[in-house]
Amino acid sequence: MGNSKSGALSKELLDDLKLNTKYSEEELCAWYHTFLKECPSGRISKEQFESIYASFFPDADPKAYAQHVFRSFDSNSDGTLDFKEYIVALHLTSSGKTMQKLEWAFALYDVDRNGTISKNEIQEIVKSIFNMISKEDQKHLPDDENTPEKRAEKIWDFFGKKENDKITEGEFIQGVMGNKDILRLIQFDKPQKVQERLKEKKQ
Ligand SMILES: [Ca+2]
Ligand SMILES: [Ca+2]
Repeated sequence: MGNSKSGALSKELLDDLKLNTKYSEEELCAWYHTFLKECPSGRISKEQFESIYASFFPDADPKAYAQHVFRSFDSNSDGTLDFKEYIVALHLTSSGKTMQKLEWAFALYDVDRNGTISKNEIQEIVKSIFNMISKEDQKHLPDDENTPEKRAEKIWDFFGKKENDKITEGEFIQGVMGNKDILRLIQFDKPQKVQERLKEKKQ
């Protein structure tokens, strides 16, 4: 790999990303090239991120969820995603280990970044997940999880917490890891229709 192609990407960042993801230097340079084409400024704004989500979920309202996901990937909290944050996100969502995915899920739910999850935060994320599901698909959800309130309650009950208690990262990861039902409830589970639509878009 010559220096010409990787010239734009600093060696320091390249080494860092190679160490923390499974991507090769070649892949990283190719991605950087595409990234700069799409985002000449080298940064993805929250608005750009929201519009990507909006294009994938035309029948729903993914804005709130997109904002939460954006926050969870914006690790230096500067309101934009730079190449490093983008690659870490890509790696995490496509090939990350379960543990890393759960750490990310915790960050997603810890809206105010204070290191614990409150019942309010569960309700907020669950509500944003609900907005991603079309009204039609919502009709097919089980009775005890067909509203954001019921679903949040079910998750909260699982952790055995009182109204004003908090869930720590350790409790969260341990709980979700040991229970497939809760794992399903805390994440956005793409309804069949959405999956089909995504496949169509890729073709
Ligand atoms: Ca950032
Ligand atoms: Ca919190």
